[in-house]
Amino acid sequence: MKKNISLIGVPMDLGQTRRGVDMGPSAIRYADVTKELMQLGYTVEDLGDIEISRFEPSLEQEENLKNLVQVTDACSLLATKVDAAIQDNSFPLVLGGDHSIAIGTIAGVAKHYENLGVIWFDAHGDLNTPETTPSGNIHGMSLAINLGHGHPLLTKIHHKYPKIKPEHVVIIGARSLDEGERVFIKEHGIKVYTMHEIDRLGMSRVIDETMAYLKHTDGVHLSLDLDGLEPHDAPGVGTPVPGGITYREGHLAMEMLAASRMVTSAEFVEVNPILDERNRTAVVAVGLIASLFGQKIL
Ligand code: Z70
Ligand code: MN
Ligand code: MN
Ligand code: MN
Repeated sequence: MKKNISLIGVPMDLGQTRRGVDMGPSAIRYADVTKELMQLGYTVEDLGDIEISRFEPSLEQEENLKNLVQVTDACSLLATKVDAAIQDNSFPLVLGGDHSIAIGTIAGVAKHYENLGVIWFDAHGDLNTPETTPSGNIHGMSLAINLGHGHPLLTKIHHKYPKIKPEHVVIIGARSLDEGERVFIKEHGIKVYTMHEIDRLGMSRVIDETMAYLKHTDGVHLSLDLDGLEPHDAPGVGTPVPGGITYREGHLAMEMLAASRMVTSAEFVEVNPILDERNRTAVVAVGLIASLFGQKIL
């Protein structure tokens, strides 16, 4: 892995309707992410936070694309910062914020890779479109947008369309999919390890298979939604879904990805300190980040 890390905070909560996830970057910094990474031998440059516009749009809100303008603006700024970090030969580590920020992160990353692989660690598919969304929340659409499906303001951010190909995506941890998302997965042949496969195969084999599946990519982005974890282990998330990936399985996955050296950018999203218990979820996030960057028990 690259020795320089660029930390970018995205205090975004407009991709969904529960407030508080905008404080995620602060909570993760407070849990000492920079210190942990420096102890592992990295140089860390904290680039601060992306500015999120708080203006009330004068336009009528689109019910199936809530806060479209603000999410577009923030993701465009984020894409530019991520792009510049990679240009500087630095590893972009993005801290959310809700999962709509993956639109900006991946836009910035995808410019540098012809065949970017994406590991989408999540209880959800985030594969809704304005036609299928049950909520209008853009964080439930961000993976579909990266695949080129959704509002053109979002799919065309940072001038590449589409950003990624369906055969280069692996979803891990899914256990809450909407009907439209099931159809999307079948139509596009997306590789999904639901909790069923994780239970049957074990996380070790799931990650081995994921690495083999993404062998022909030229970079891999890890997009980790903390709600992919079991809510007992990571309670501070907006949409807890029971029956998730345990703390131990999560760490094993990160350790195996570290050993593979295939991850070239990452983001950790959906930490909501207001719903958390004494910053536990941010601490778990920092632990997973440390494992991803090579921390070992022995
Ligand atoms: C639902 C929707 C979602 C995250 C919830 C939920 C999506 N499928 N994503 N929490 N991170 O509203 O589209
Ligand atoms: Mn998500
Ligand atoms: Mn989720
Ligand atoms: Mn398609």
